[in-house]
Amino acid sequence: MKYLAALALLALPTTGFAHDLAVRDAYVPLAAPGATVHAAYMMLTNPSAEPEQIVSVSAQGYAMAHIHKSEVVNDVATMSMVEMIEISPGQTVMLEQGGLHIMLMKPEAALAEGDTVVMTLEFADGTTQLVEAMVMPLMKGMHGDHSGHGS
Ligand SMILES: [Cu+2]
Repeated sequence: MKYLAALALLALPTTGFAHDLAVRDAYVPLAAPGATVHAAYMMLTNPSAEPEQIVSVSAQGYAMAHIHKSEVVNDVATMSMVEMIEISPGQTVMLEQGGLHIMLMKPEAALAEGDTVVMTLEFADGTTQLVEAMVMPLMKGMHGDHSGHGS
């Protein structure tokens, strides 16, 4: 019976154990003050032995957040909702301009460089992970025109 009880415990959802994605370079590009949507980009790596499934995202200071994917289909740039980001064990997924990204809708305030945007990733089993993204000008090499913001 002891053995069975231990198995039952293992099956319980645990917080802060199951999901610990490595997050790198999380940032929100500086947007014009009137922008009604912002984007968040980052690099997510799954160091665990189990696949991770991100099913929703929310962000402090925004009415809502969606997972989006930009792609060019027949020479037309499109953006669509993504139900889930699945990351295999050991895999790294890039959220980047022109690809997967988190769309932050209806900001309560304009962005300022150096601000932090706090997002909550929710996984398929209901557990969550906080991610902090820095607000900064669009990264070098990701966009043709970043030269006008020297000061
Ligand atoms: Cu989008």
